[in-house]
Amino acid sequence: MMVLFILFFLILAFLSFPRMSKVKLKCKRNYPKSLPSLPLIGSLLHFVGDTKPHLLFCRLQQRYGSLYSLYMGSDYVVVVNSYLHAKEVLLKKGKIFAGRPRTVTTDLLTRNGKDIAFASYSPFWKYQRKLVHSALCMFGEGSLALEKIICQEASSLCETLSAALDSPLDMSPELTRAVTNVVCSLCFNSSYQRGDPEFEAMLKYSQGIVDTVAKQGMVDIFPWLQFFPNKELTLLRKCVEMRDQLLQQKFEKHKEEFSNDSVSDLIDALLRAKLNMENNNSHILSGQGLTDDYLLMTVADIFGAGVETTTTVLKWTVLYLLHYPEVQQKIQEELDQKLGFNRHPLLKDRQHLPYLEATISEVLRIRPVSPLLIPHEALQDTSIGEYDIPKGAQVVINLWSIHHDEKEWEKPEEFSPDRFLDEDGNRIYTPSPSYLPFGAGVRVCLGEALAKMELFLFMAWILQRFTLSVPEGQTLPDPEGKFGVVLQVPKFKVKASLRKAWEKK
Ligand code: STR
Repeated sequence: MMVLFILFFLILAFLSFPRMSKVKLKCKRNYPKSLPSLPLIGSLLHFVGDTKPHLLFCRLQQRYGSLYSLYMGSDYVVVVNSYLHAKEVLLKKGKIFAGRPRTVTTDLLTRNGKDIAFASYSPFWKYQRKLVHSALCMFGEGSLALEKIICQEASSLCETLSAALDSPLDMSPELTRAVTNVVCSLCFNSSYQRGDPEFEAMLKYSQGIVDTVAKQGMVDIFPWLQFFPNKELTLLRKCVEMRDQLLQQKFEKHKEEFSNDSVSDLIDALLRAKLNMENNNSHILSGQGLTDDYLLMTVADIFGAGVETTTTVLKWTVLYLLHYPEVQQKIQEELDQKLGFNRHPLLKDRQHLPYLEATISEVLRIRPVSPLLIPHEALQDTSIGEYDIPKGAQVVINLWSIHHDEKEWEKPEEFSPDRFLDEDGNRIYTPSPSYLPFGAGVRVCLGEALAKMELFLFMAWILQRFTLSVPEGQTLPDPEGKFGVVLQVPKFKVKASLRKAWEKK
């Protein structure tokens, strides 16, 4: 038994060793203070117990200051908890820190980094991102078509709520379908009806991916674990396969029907870019073509990000409205005054509904979708503040700490939309530079404008007609959240009641 144990340890040491040498710390440098660490496992003993990483990293500031380092297995990780350092990483030295560490789960999800979110920085990546950015601008932001699509989905969502009036309803799949259909229109020019089996399959595989990918799990820390039976990895493989099948099918259909003169969605736009690139023999990208793999992974990213993030924020918003009925009532009063009941909400109402906007901003502060963002990697030896940072270091921005920093936010634990309003309550403003719900710099969220449009319209439509409350006999949902690639909302049911004023309509 003992021999086996020693053998196992030796193999483990052997397999970890090449990675250990990835980051070389040099003498006489001023590196950030480090948590104690052991060979092979690094600082993982700190992670024993079920404290969520963002909360643990926030708490560790008391002992190690706002910038410290640790070892995840043999990976050298620097944790940033203050906005000044975060801005240095994301904005001032954005390009230097624009790398991404490769992990087993994200490699599996993205065919070894052929997407945008998890791929490291390169000239090709920049081009790929620019392409998506212009496609999103073309179909989305500022265009009336998108507003129409969102309103159509909001209307269908309201119909579903009407059908389940006064009885407990899990809004999660309904919100997901509404958001999915907006992204579907954008990417594929299609949408799902209620109960569509393809949509049900999508719900299932998305959940599987969110449950397993990029959540600082063991297999990402000790990559050799992938060669042993691993339940989570099996689930991820299955879900990725389901996703790929579904996307491949849509992709093939678009390829068959493609015409340069009618580009009506994101896939068409990407296909056109690919053709143009092939015709121009573009050489900036030195031999690397926009292969089907890249196109597919790009669409998968936009689709996954578009659905999971916005749905999560909508669910957090509903959860907070249940906890703070007075906030819900204030939004409704504002809606009644500025909009009335004779027409539905439109994007042009955004500027006239500051309290609703402030509520959405506050939800994004108190429960950031991505509390640790996605880890960055230093592409060369550099520094943060007075500290040296070696090439290859992973840099984790703890957005949770930044959004709950007492020096920046008065009573940060309190949910208070008013903090985003001026004294008269008429204008929305950002009270602290320490507010980065969409990240910043070269890797800033591509979907910020789209997300804000959706959040505003969906919430305005729902609250114009309904009051949401906890069903009788049920308790308020727990606001803590489950850590993962997004901060997940617990399952809960809601009672939607038709508002008096709407009944009279
Ligand atoms: C959700 C599940 C899925 O099917 C596909 C993806 C890929 C893109 C991911 C997304 C995920 C989760 C949220 C991410 C997004 C890219 C940007 C976004 C991580 C895993 C955030 O940074 C919040």
